[in-house]
Amino acid sequence: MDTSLAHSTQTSPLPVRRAFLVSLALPELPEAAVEDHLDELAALTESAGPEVVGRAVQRRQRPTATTFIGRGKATELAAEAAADDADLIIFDQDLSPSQVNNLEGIFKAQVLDRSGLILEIFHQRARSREAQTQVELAQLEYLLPRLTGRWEHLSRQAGGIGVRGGEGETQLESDRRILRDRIRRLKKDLKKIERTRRVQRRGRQSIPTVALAGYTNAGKSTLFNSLTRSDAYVENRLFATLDSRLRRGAVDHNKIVVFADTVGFIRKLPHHLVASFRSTLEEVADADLVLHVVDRSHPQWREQQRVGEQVLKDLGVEPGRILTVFNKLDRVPTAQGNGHLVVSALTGEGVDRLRSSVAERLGSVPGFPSETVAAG
Ligand SMILES: Nc1nc2c(ncn2[C@@H]2O[C@H](COP(=O)(O)OP(=O)(O)OP(=O)(O)O)[C@@H](O)[C@H]2O)c(=O)[nH]1
Ligand SMILES: [Mg+2]
Repeated sequence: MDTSLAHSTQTSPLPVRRAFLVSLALPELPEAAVEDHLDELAALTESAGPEVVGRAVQRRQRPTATTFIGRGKATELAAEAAADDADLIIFDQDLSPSQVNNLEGIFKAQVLDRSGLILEIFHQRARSREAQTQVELAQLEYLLPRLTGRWEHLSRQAGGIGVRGGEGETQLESDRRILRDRIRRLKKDLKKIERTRRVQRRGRQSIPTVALAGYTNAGKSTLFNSLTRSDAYVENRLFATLDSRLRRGAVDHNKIVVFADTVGFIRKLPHHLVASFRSTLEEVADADLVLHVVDRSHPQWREQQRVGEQVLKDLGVEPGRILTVFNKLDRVPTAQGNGHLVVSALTGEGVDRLRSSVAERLGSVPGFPSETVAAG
C-alpha cells in the first residue's frame, strides 16, 4: 500500500489520496464544536495533500476498546467510504495501535489518527537539520508502540545495521531495537543542536528578542515579514513554518530588536511533537516579549486564542511578557480590539502602532539599544 500523503508533483505522478474523515463525538461536546473540529481536520488533511471526499460523526457515550466507534458503525462507514472511493480514513482523535489494526481490517484502507496526520505534515515541511531531527524523533516515538509484525523490512531500511541480536530474537524485537537505537542517536544529535542554539542566544543577549507565536495560519510569518521587511515563507496551509527564523527589525526611534518567527500551535498538538520541538519552542519561552498573533477573522478565533494562551502558559511565558495582536482585521473591519492591538499584516495597517507598543513594552528591558538599522 502506498502511504505517501504528499501532493503529487510533475516528477512523481502519484494520484491524490482520497480521505474520509471520522470523528467520535462524546456527549459533552456541543454539535457546533464537533463540526468546527472536523473543519480543522479537513484543513489539516488538505495541508498534507489528500483530498477530502467524505466525513462522518459518530455520537457515543465513550469509545470502544477494539474499534473506537463500535464495530457496527465502523462497518456502516466502511461502506460509505468505499462508495466515495476513499483510500485513507482519518480519525479526529488518537487511536490505540490495536484500534488502528482492527479498523484497517474493517475499512480495508489505511487508517490514520490525528497525531499521525500532524506528524506527517511536519515530516513534509521539515527543511533544516534541526527540524528534520525533531520530526524524525517524534515519528519514531509515535511508531515504537505501534510496531506490529507488519513492518517486516525495517532492518533492511535501516541500511543493514539491523543484524538480528541473538538466537531467537524475533523480527519484531529486532525492529524495536533498531528503532530504540535510532531514537537514542537522534536525542544525542538534538542535545548538540540545542547547545549550539543556546550559545547563539547568549551571543545576542544584548539585543531583546520578540517572538511571534500563535495558532497555525494566524499570520505570524506575514507579520514577521512586515516587521522585518523580509520574505519568510507564507502559505495558506497549516504549519507552513517549522523552523524558527530570526531577523533584526527596528521598532521605534531606530531601536532594534530581534524578531523570531516560530512554529504554529494547534489544539491537541501531539505530545511527542511538543517534546521534540523543545529547542525550537525555547525561542518563545526565552523571548523578552511574545506577540501572540490571533487570526481575528477565523470563526474559531476564541478557541484558537485560548489554545495559544494555554501553550504559552505551558512554556512558562508569564502574562506580563505577552502582547496579544489581533490580525487579519482587513477581513473583519468592524471587529473591536477590546484594548488589544489590531493589525492587518497583509495591508500593513496598524503595524506602525504595533512597533511603538513593542518599543514601549521593552522600554524597561536593560540595555535596550538604540542603533541605526539599514532599511530594506
Ligand atoms: N486577509 C489577510 N490575510 C492574511 C493576513 N495575514 C496573513 N494572512 C494570510 O494568512 C495565511 C497564513 O499566513 P502565514 O503568515 O503563513 O501564517 P503563519 O501564522 O505563519 O502560519 P504557520 O506558519 O502555518 O503557523 C496566508 O495566506 C496569508 O497571506 C492579514 O492580515 N489579512
Ligand atoms: Mg509561518
